[in-house]
Order: sequence, then structure tokens, then C-alpha cells
Amino acid sequence: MIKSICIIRFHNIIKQGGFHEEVPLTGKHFSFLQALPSAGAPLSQEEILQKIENLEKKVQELERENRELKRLLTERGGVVPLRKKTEKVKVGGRVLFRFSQSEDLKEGQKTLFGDPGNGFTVRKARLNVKGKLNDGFSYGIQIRADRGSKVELWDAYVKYRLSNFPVSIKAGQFKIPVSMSYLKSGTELWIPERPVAVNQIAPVWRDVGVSVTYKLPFNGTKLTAGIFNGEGWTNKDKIYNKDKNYLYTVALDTVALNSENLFWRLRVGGTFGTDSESKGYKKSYGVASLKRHLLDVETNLTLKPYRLSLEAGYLYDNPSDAKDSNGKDVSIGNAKGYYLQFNWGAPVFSKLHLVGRYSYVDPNDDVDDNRDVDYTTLGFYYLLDGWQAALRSSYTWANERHGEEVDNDLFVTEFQLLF
Ligand SMILES: [Ca+2]
Ligand SMILES: [Ca+2]
Repeated sequence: MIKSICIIRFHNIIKQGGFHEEVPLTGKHFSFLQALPSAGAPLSQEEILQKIENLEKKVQELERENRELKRLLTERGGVVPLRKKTEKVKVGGRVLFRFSQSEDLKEGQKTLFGDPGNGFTVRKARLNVKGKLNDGFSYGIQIRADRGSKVELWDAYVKYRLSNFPVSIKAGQFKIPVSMSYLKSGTELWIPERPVAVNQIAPVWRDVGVSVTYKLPFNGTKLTAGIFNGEGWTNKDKIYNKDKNYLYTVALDTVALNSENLFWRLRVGGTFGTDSESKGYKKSYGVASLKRHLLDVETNLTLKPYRLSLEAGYLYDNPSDAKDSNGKDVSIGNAKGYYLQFNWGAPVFSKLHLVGRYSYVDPNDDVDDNRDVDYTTLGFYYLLDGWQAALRSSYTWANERHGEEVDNDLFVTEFQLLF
């Protein structure tokens, strides 16, 4: 700075003298200039003056910045704000409007996809707030009133990402981190609902607990372990861990391949410990709680040049200690199921995707009944404005493999709007 000021004064002296380039510089001037960083090879007077001119401009720029900084500090009372500002508060949500037509739906019966009747339904009505704070914290809150039911808390979590280690911790109420299909956002589903094998066997709901994710030093490989109440989401009397038992989860998720033409992702998950909110077992066999030994393997393979994505999953659970709501033992076999599905981007209509799926499930292999099912679905989705405004439509042939055949084939069309 001192040096810069000297240069300006020196330059001004030359200018004030009115001699500019015509007047030769004295030895004193040269000794000063030689001390400048650029002094090296002999310079002509013209070059020296050019350099001085440039330096002068730079100093003026610095002075201007200095004044601006001073002004800003004065405006804020001369105090640097103590509390760091939120980087992002994003309010969002969605509306999913659905039309269902089931083959034969008796009074009080639900469709294959759980809708309470034929006709129009507001399948999803949700609001969320998400944000990223400084120092690695982020959060999310979501409330829902799906299918016209009462408003309830659906997500409420805080996430913390360590700064010097590839680990993040999530605590609160959120999706149980096991199934690839369940973890995919509902806004990006190819077909109106997830595969029946996933819906019946995987833990597909929210629970309250903590999970830790470690990012391995290979592309896109993550290891997640979690501990949850195992009682589902905060709802009615389920606000705390009533039975004092826990549900444990572990999952490895990797992008094994991601080249110009191929993408291959694999997720292997396990669920152990006590589950008191096992949808399939509860609904079908009156099981209030059981111990899970679930293996869930799901994968996605995408052939980029053909705009073709294939997904497959296999789920196997060997539960034990099944009890009903009175604490009595319930005899139950293993649950197993799988699914295969495709998504093909139409070549001319870039917004149109044709989709299809086959899913098989046997929720209790001790019993052959009409809960042993396979569903075959064909349909399409059309992205009016990406996933923000999208249309999905599908027809499902529902086959009961044993027992009485039910007339429950289903046609669904839905429109989703994200905001
Ligand atoms: Ca069975
Ligand atoms: Ca049927």
C-alpha cells in the first residue's frame, strides 16, 4: 500500500511538472523504480509510465472497494452478524389427483392400490419445508392429508454432515432406509404405486429413530445403518417406543457402473429386530409384532442410448416370535416376493414413457391362499413439465394364485403437480 501511494505521488510529480515523457528520469527516480517488483530488464520511459498508470488504476480500484466495505460495516452498525443466516428455506408440496376404476368393487372394499372406491380421489396432498443451514445441518418437515384423511406429520428430521469425514447422521421421523423402491421419491414413480412385493414385505413407512450413512471412497457407494422404534410414524398412541424394543436396519447402496452407455445401481438391505408396524403381516394375519430377518436386494440397470431402464428386486423375510395384540403366539411362515419392471422412453415423443411390471408375492409360505398373488401392469407416463406436472396411467391384471379368484383388475390414471 505504502509502495502504491509512493508510485502515485511519483507519477503526479512527473505530471505536475508538465514534462511527461520528454523529461528524462533522474537516477533517484530509477533507483526507486528498480525497487518495484517488475523492475528487471531495462525499461523505456514509456514502459515505466505505462506501468505506473496501471498501478494507479489498481490503487484507485482498491480505494473504491475499501470505501464500499466501510459503508457496509457502518450500515450494519459496525458489527459482523453473530448468527449465520439460513442458506435455504424451501417450501414445497404436491397434489396427486387420481381416477380409479376397479373391475368389481363391493361396498367398503378398497382397490388393489388401497383407494376407498372407484372414481376420483385426492391420493396425495402434502406440504413440506426443507432447508440447509451452515455448518452441515439440514432439515425437512412434511405434513400430509392423503386420500382425505386427517392431517398428520409425515417427515420431521434433522441431518448433520460431518465436515472432515464422509459421514452424515439423520435423526427424527423419516423413511426407513432399506428398500430402493421405497426410497425413490413418490414423485418419480413410473407406475402409480410401488411393486406389490415391496409394499407387502419391505418396511414401507416412516419410523422414529437415527441413521448413520458412511460414503465409501468409491463412486456413489454408501453404507447406512439405522435404529428405529419399530412402531411406525408418530400417530395416535405411537409417539414413543411403547414396547421398548428396537428395529435395526443396514443397507449398502452402490453405483457399480456409470459410463456413457450404461448405468447400474445395486442396493442390498437388511432389517432385524422387533417390528410392530409390519403392514402385510398385520393386515393379513393379525400379527401385532414380530422379529424380522429380512433380506432385500434391488437393482436398476439403464441402457442410456436406448432410453431403457430395467429394475428388479427380490425380498425374503424369515420372521420369528410373531404375536397378536393380546401377546399370543401366531404361527407364520416366510414371506417372499420379487418384481421386474421396465421404463422405455419413446423415441419420437420425448415426454412419453412406456412402462410395465410383473410382481409376485407370497406373504406367508405356510398357507396357500388368495394372498399369494401376481400383478402384471402395463401403462405409460407423460411428463408435461418434467416431474413437476406429470400424468400416469396403467392397467393391472391381478391374479390370485390360490383360493378364490377375485375380480379386482384395476385401471388408474393420475395427475401430479409439484410446487
Ligand atoms: Ca402363501
Ligand atoms: Ca384377480
